[in-house]
This record gives sequence, structure tokens and C-alpha cells, in this order.
Amino acid sequence: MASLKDKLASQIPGLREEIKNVIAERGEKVISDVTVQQAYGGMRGVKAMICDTSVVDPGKGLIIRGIPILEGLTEKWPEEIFWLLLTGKLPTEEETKSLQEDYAKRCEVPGYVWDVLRAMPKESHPMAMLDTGILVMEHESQFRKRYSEGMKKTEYWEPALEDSLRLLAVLPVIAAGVYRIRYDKGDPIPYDKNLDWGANYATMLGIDDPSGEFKEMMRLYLTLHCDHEGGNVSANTCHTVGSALSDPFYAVSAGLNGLAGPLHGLANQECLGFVLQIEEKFGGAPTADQLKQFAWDTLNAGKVIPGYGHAVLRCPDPRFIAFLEFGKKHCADDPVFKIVSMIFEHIPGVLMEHGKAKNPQPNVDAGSGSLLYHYGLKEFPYYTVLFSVSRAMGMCAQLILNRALGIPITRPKSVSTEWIKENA
Ligand code: CMX
Repeated sequence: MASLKDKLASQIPGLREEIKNVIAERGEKVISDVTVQQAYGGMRGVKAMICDTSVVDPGKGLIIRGIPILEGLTEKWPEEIFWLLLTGKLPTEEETKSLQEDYAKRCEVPGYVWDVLRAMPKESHPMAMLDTGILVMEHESQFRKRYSEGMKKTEYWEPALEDSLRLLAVLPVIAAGVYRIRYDKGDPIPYDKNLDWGANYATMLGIDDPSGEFKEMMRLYLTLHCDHEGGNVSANTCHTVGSALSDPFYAVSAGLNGLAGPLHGLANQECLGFVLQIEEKFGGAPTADQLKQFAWDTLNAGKVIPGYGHAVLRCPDPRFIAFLEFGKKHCADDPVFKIVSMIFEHIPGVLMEHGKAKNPQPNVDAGSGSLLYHYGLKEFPYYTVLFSVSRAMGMCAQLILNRALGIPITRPKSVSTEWIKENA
């Protein structure tokens, strides 16, 4: 049975050749200019890095290896998506099985992880717990060990893959354990080697799921959040930290620390808070006028509408649409889900009239919380942890490819305001 490692080993020489030729033939071509505004403005729109795992098209959203997310990928399991991110091809049934076996072999979480997490202050944020859980396992890194033994550059990708498989195998276990420890749900539940990755995570959370719908939703959730090209805060941070040859435990936990910011992954906890505030204020679903007024009050108070707007997208996020479709199929009458649908109907108009957000449409975070809430996962500070388990796939895939292709240390040039005044 072909493993992911075998598959990559067969592809990497060709990829190296391709990049070498691209640089030889087009190395001097200009692909982006940078204005003063962009230099002060978070480098928005500057094309200055490469990411082959996925592309975010402003008008179409997430495209993974050439396949738009709504064109068949929402029915795939997350492990199939990880294979696709890394190799550019969807796996066969056998290949999916071999990846599941790779995870099953590496899923044991050492006892000291639980000891450390239990010793953290009771009010710790679940994201701080998740990132700590990853970092305390860093001493296991094969990458760091092999590097200190003097491994060759061409071999970097192998221990990067090994560390990534270890990380992806334990991540849902640690993440579910964080939930159970942080919210007094009982001891962590072990990984079931007979279940797929998404169903395992759902099961280890300990949420009652007689219909199997929560498992189905988790697979979708983990698939939809897997990657969003290379420039977003978490991917870019992981890329930069990894470029210093810090191992995947360091690089992924650094990326996830970025995901914990309210303008990035933490927005999903804020979104549900926003929806519940509306439900509480109006004792259920508001009228359209009440909702619009609530949005104006939020904006006039100088706050953002969570779950709306995006740095790259200029359309409703197809990942939001996928969640909306799932909700319509499985919980159309849920009062919180109904408010999410109403917000989608009325808030883009308010944001357009407000005139600031370049994209008045929902992003992925606008809908996911209402589904989690519906299935009984009600502790919304936990939601970014779910996002993290999924996004680690994209971060690991990018990192492994970067080590395989010998991408060097990130080091853009900064300039001072004085320099701008004299030269721009
Ligand atoms: N509500 C109110 N104002 C908004 C807004 C929103 N949802 N989205 C953007 N704006 C405002 C910005 O704050 C900015 O205002 P200032 O000029 O006063 O600074 C202005 O519109 C222009 O911003 P933009 O260029 O459209 O958006 P950015 O690329 O700067 O930021 C994002 C993108 C996502 C941070 C922003 O839209 C936002 O804060 N949205 C709400 C939070 C959110 O949903 N984040 C999750 C994003 C998904 C993810 O990365 O995980």
C-alpha cells in the first residue's frame, strides 16, 4: 500500500526540477509593486511568497489544488484533503486508509501533556492550552534531532513529514482533552483506531451524537477550515517560523497563536456571541428592522460585525455557504441558526451603506458557531480550537513542501518612516 511518504518521495524530485526551471526562466520578472500605503497597511495585496497548496480567489473563495471547495470537496473526509493539499491529487481508498493507519500509529498522547494542561490556571483560554499542549511535545521532534545530527538539506522534508504526522495524529486528541479538562467534562477520551480522523475528534469531545450528524458536521468543519493560501496570519507565521528551521511543533504552535487573534480565527467565538446577544436582546429572532438597527448600533459604537468582511475575498465565502446548506438540511428550525440566516440576508446591505468594509459579505466564521451550538458544543471560547485542528493540515502541508523545496529563511526588508520621507 502506497504511503504518503512514498507518494511524496516520488513527487519531490520533479517538483524541485520544476521550481529550479521556473526561477531560471522567470527569476527576473516583476510580479508585484509595493506602495507606501501597502507597506504601512499589512502588506495587503503584495505578491511576495509562494503557496501551492491552495489559492483564495477574491470572487470564488478557496480553491484547493485547482478544485473549488464547493465542487465536490465538501463531501470528502479531512484526511483525504490533507493528502490533496500535499500531493495535489485526491487519494484512492487504499491511500486514505494508509494515512489513517499513519495517524493511528502516532496518536498516543504522553501523560505529561495532561499533567501540564491540568496544572494551567482554570480560566486559561482553550487556545493557550492547545498551544501549550503542542509545545510540551516539542522535545519529540524528529526534525530537531536529525538536524542536530547533521542531516542533509535534501532530507529536511522527511522528519518534517514525520513531525507533522505525529502532530496531526495527536492534535484532535489534545484538542478534545482541552475541552474536557477546561470545561469539567471528565477525563480525556482516547483515539479510536477504527474511526476516521473527523469522527474521532467528534467522539473524543464526548458530545452525545446518536444520529451521527455531529460527526458528519465535524468532518465538514475540518475539511472547510483546512487551508487558506499562504499569506494569512497563521499560515504566514508558521511559514516564517518554519523558515528558520524551527521544527513543526514550534512552527505550528506559533501559527496557531496567530489564529487566536480576534481579527483571525478567534472571530468565530465572537460571531456566536454576537448572534446570542441578538437572541437575548430580542427574546428570539428579531424583525429585519430591529436587526438592522442592532447592526448600526454595533458599528456606531466603533465595533466590527464579526464574521463579515475579508482581507482577500470579495464575495460570500463558499465555506459559509457550505455551512448554511448543512444547517438548512439538518437544523433549519434552530432559533440560533435562523438568526444566522437573517444576518446573511440583512447585514451585507448595512455594511454597504456604512461604506467601510471592502467586502460586506460573510466569511467562514459567520455560520459555523451556530451549528456547533445546535449540537451541544456551547462553550464558544473553544471554537478556535476546532479551527486550529483543521488549519494545522494546511500549515503542515505548506511546511513540508517548503522544506522539500529548500525555501530559504524569510527576511523581507523593512524601511523607516524617515526613509519613506526621503525616498518615496
Ligand atoms: N464590520 C465593521 N467594519 C468592518 C468590517 C466589519 N465586519 N470589516 C471591515 N471593516 C472596516 C475595517 O475595520 C476598516 O476600518 P478602518 O478603515 O476604520 O480601519 C475598513 O472596514 C476597511 O477594512 P477592509 O480593508 O475591508 O478589511 P481588512 O482587510 O482590513 O480586514 C477583517 C479584514 C476580516 C479583519 C475585517 O473585515 C474584520 O475585522 N471583520 C470582522 C472580524 C472577522 O470576521 N474576522 C474573521 C476573518 C476570517 C479569518 O481570517 O479567520
